[in-house]
Amino acid sequence: MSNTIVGEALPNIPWQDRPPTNENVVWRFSENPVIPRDIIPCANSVFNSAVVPFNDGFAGVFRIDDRSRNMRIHSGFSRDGIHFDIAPDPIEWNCDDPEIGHFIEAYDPRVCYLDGKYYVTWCNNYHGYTIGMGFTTDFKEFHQLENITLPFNRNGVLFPRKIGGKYAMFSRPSDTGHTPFGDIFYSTSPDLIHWGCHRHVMAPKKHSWQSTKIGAGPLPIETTEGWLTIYHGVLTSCNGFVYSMGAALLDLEQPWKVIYRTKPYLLSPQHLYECVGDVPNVVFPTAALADAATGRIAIYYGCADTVTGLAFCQVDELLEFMKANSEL
Ligand code: BMA
Repeated sequence: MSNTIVGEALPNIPWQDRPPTNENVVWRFSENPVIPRDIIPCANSVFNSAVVPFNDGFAGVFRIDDRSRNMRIHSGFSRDGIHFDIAPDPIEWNCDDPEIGHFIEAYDPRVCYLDGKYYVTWCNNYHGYTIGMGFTTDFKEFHQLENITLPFNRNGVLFPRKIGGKYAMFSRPSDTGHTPFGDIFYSTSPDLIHWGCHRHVMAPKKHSWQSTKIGAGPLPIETTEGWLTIYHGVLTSCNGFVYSMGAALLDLEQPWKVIYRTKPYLLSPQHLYECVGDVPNVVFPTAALADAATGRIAIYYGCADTVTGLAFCQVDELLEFMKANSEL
């Protein structure tokens, strides 16, 4: 039992106890990768995807790079959060405005349930990479809204409730390419369309696993102690970028104020499917399912830009680890 997560009891999320030989605060699913790269015929790779509770199971939006190497997002369903049925064709967005409705690339989706709708944010190529937004109620019909940032921006992640009466999100201003910099910012909106009141949350940290750039991952998880935010950090090695996973605890009312931040990473590319793939050495978290009754958290993460992994942690253990291993 745990009373730390503020939210619903989700007894059916995927879960495996930590193996007795493992002393880490985050541990991997023994059957990883949970989604193989060829789960549907057109797929070259399936990674950096979003899974949310839906009806008595789960639904999601999945990044599929196809065999022409177009970056696309597809909808899908799962009864157990482990076996997925992914639509063979990409999401077709209904949109009243042909100008915003036309996009050529879509990747790294997140999904957030707000006010009876599932809002999707993703990295949208609209004259450069920016954050696209749309919604669905059934994961069959999707409606596109305005892009919520100007180019160039990535890792747009909504908060699961209003804060101070406003919708809230993280984003990560970028450049045109494989950005060698990046801080996480917080912005608010009265209507999910107009965004402002931008606040700086966190910058990379020199001489660490997060020294080049950082970006928000899954939606922040509300706890009694603050917003638990799992994010990715990147270091530049002599052989290129290395993407790892860390966490921060942020103030509940002013989420740009950081209370704790993991000095060591929580998960880094160490297993073959994380080290070898289309882009080697990438662990990229994008979704988390949290059970308020037990404090169990299941984290979905992209592995080497090729397959999708699942990892687990328990909220009280994670917070204890963060308190003992924090560097702001
Ligand atoms: C980032 C994004 C992610 C990707 C990562 C590693 O810039 O493009 O989609 O997983 O690079 O290639």
